[in-house]
Amino acid sequence: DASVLPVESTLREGEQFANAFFDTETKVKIAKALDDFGVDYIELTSPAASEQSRKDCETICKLGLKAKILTHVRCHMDDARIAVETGVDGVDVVIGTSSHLREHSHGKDMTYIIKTAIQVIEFVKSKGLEVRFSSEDSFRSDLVDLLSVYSAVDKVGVNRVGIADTVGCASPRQVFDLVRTLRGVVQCDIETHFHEDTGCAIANAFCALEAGATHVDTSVLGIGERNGITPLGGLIARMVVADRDYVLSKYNLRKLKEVESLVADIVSFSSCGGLSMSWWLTNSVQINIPFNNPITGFCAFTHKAGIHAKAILNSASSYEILKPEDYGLSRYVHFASRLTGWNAIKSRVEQLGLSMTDAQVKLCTQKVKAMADVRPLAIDDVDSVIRAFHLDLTAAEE
Ligand code: HCA
Ligand code: CU
Repeated sequence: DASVLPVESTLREGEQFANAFFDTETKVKIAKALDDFGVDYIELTSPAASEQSRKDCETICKLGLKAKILTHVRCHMDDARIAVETGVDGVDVVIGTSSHLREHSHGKDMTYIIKTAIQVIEFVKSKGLEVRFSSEDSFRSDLVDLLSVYSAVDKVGVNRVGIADTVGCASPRQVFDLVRTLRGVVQCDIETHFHEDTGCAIANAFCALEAGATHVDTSVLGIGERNGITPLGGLIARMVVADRDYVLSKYNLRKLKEVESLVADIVSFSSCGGLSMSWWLTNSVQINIPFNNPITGFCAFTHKAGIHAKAILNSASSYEILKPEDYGLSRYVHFASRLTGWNAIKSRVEQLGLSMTDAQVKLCTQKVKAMADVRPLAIDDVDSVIRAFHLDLTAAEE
């Protein structure tokens, strides 16, 4: 179902990315870009994390964005009290429920967790705000424990319960099963959160939706703790295939590349803020849009093999499930290689404004391929071969 609502967490989970340092101005820029893109929810770092985090939360709430602003806090009254004063539309509450986290993180038992969760939820609701309750490390938690917390919080009117694959261990089938089971237990919406440790973050999000989840946490380029979470752009690509018209009407897809480039630039250079030049030289990392990123990777709409080029020149849908023009991007037919075919070369001949018969293009293609067998070719190299071949033809005619 493509009507999924991304809870955009670049300004919360994304701030947990190793290379992220977001000052106020940067956070405002990111929040505005996400709002322009059309996300419904923007999640911010806990105001209890630091004084500046609290102020930034207030600043973003005052921007008057269309998106609802959420903040993310531990399941504790102290945090909840700070959160409701910031001006947010909702509070996302989280507590670890696996034995790993109960024993090594907060040391609380299930009775305490349920009692505190209910107290926090009732408090946030009494302020007229939305509230979500999530269990951290859900996939390594006891199923009976999980379902009893979720059904308890559902009964007190929580807006959403959340499942989190905190360590990235879940497989799509496990996700489907857990969400399906939970769907039968609670009435409220179901939010999901997937880490990318084993490369399943988009697939898991999609399986969750198929099983009845309503919300998916994302971040731009997937930035987050360790190697991050479900990327916004990748989830969008997945959703476009499921329901293109809906996704096109809901999101400003032509802004996707801009949002991704903005965040890539910010996390590339942010680490120099206030630090010495020598620290910066050894620790700074250039972050780029990944080469194989869905939609925005540099070769996401490049077609190379002769067979592919021929079909794509006839009809784009032959080898493209997404349309580059939906994102303000363009298709590229690669022709400077030994794998090229005469249809690709013919198209290049036409782009160069030259005229040749098909038989001549085929001969010219043989020359290109022969040269490409010897060394890698640039576009200019191929253009020179084509121009020289064309010149010979005209000379022969005269
Ligand atoms: C973390 C917390 C969290 C929270 C997810 C959620 C996770 O460990 O940093 O609120 O649903 O991955 O469990 O990001
Ligand atoms: Cu997380």
